[in-house]
Amino acid sequence: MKAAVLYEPGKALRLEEVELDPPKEHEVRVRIAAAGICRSDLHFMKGEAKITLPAVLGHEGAAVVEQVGAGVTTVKAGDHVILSFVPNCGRCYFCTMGRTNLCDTHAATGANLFDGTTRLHKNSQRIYHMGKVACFAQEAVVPESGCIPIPKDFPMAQAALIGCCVTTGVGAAMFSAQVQPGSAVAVVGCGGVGLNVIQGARLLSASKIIAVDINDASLEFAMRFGATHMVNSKAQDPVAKIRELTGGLGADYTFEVFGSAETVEVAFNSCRKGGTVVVVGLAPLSQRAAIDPVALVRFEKTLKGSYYGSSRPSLDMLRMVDLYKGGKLNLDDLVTRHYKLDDINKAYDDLERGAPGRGVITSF
Ligand code: COD
Ligand code: ZN
Repeated sequence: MKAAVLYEPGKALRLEEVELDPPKEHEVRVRIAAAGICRSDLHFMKGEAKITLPAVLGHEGAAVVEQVGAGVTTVKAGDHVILSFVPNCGRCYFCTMGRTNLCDTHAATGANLFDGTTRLHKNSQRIYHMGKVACFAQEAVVPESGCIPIPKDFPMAQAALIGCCVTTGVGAAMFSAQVQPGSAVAVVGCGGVGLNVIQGARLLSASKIIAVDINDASLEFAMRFGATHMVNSKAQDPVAKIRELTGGLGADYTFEVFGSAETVEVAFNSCRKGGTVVVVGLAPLSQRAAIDPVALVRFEKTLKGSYYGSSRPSLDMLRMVDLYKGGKLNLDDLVTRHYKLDDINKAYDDLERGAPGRGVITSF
């Protein structure tokens, strides 16, 4: 089957034929229907984050079940599923305490499947599976716990987005920050994930939602998802502007949704006393943010990380499905570009150029 393989950071993804072995126990073979173009994959392509190579990237996907391995009971051939990039073992400390997005067994096995091997290979060379999803391909073998069944009439491109940017973004507002009605929110970085922090904050009845980005088109686009104010941080000092817009106080909640030391600092410094700073982006491995420890203490700020929106993916993705069906989440306008798998490198060029909204591969 055809897949987009990353062999070396800094090089384009190579589209080639690879082999995919049948699913083992508690694994499922799926045909990919939609795969989202998320910045996290780009971090691996640029070498800003580490993954064992060669690897098939892609962690935001929706698919149709083709074949199930031994012992699989929760899905069957023909089912439509959202793929989770943190499938969970159900037995480790974090799964037992209900924090399934932090599953230790998933972290320990990384871009292998749970048994520590890959189903992907090219002749004798192993190929790794990003997030145990690897959906920049025609097909994938994924853990059963990474398959979240959805109704067959649910649109697949929108379903794919629930696999990452929706759950990560809406979850950051809903579960990590628990935004209170009437509060002031600032979102630094308004791409696919940031737009969902914005619409999550709108859903939770924030009264002021300040979108911060370096790209005017992304800011304009953010207004359609609930932003009430725009700040171009290339043209204005974002910290001063957020303070001005919040009566000198700073925002109740600030979200960093790009992934850099600089944007973490903007989020920290524009949060009010007693407020909450939520960091969603992964900064390049070499960077360190300058956080003033005195401000942290004297201003009683809460600084927290948010991974997969602090969600329990298999439970909370179904809430996103229902919120969309109830007209409370706008996923239709999020999808701004459709691509063929063959054009994946162009899709990432468009992301880097700052095209607003989300690109989705819908032809394989
Ligand atoms: N200040 C403000 N905005 C900026 C700046 C800046 N200095 N630089 C760039 N931006 C804007 C861009 O113009 C763009 O609009 C936006 O930031 C980024 O949007 P996208 O669409 O390119 O990126 P997303 O939304 O797909 O991804 C953002 C993440 C923060 C999720 C990603 O970069 C990341 O760090 N992922 C790792 C963390 C994680 O949880 N990964 C799991 C799967 S996502
Ligand atoms: Zn993602």
